[in-house]
Amino acid sequence: MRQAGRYLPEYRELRRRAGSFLDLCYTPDLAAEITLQPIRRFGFDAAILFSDILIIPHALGLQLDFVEGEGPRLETLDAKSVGRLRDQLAGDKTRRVYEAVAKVRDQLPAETTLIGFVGGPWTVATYIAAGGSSSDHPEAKSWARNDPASFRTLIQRLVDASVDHLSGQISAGAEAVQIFDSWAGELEGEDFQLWCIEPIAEIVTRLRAKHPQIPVIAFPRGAGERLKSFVAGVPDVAIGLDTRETPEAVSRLLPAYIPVQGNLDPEVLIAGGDALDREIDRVLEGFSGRPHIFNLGHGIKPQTPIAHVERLVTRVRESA
Ligand code: 1CP
Repeated sequence: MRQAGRYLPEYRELRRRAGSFLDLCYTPDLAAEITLQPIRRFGFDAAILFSDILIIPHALGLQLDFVEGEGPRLETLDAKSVGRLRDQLAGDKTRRVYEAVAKVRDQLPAETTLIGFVGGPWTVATYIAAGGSSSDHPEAKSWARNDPASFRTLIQRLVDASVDHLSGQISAGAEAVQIFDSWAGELEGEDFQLWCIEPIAEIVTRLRAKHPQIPVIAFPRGAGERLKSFVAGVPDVAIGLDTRETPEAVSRLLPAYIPVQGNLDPEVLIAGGDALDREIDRVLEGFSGRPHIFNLGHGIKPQTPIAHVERLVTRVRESA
């Protein structure tokens, strides 16, 4: 998940040499190398492509910079300027991402799954409306409320681009895809249906028309009780669970055939020791009644000790 590489010295070393985060994303050899680093070290069952959810707005023509110590800085759009978005992804940018996918697939062990991804349209829209990260997304919320027609234009462009970008990653070698709607929990009332469920449902349906068998994992972070309406509205997806979801709530909200991914607390991975062992067992036992992909409930933190990740892998493998 996001910022996964930063706890690894080999990532920090490459990052220093490349100069900028975007150079890493757009240099296929480097993006492939970073994707492979944690697999070499830990032998996880799946690798997630090194890239970012903001590559889509960048390839739709918006300026993007990742500023050291600050995060992303993105060209801002509003109701009047939404027409500035290109209607197609710029091939010179996306081609480099697909090249990285193909390079990773060539070098990964056959049994390791390669996961491609995009951000959920709502989450990407929050960055476009705010020009970067924001805490409770007032810009996107007021745009959606005050001018829903132009906000829909924005979301629709992002849906179209997401279908194309996921399809490009699959054609290049991604074997499963994930949709990160990190700020879904901020949507209230019918906005959750309009801007989280419906756009993701359209992406999944159109993607499956091209790639009928592709496994899709959706991560509507903060959905809580609304996981129930999410799986009723989005066809045949696995659900990425954030740290707040409990096995009890999940068994009440999601039919037992629906696979889940998650949801170890990244803070407990930093703590280690008995607390970590207990948390690993809680996750393993809690989700043992359904298909379950062991994972964290959100991105791994830069200060995470490598020995704790090794411990986690050993304990999860021993339980299998
Ligand atoms: O070296 C650095 O400082 C860059 C840190 C970094 C990394 C490693 C960013 C900046 N993005 C990434 C990679 C990334 N991002 C991946 C690839 C897998 C991995 O290496 O971890 C993925 C899947 C993402 C997804 C992503 N980017 C999300 C959705 C998932 C989540 O964590 O909620 C989001 C919201 C982003 C935006 C983003 N990218 C980077 C930053 C600093 C931010 C802003 C985060 C915020 O607003 O809080």
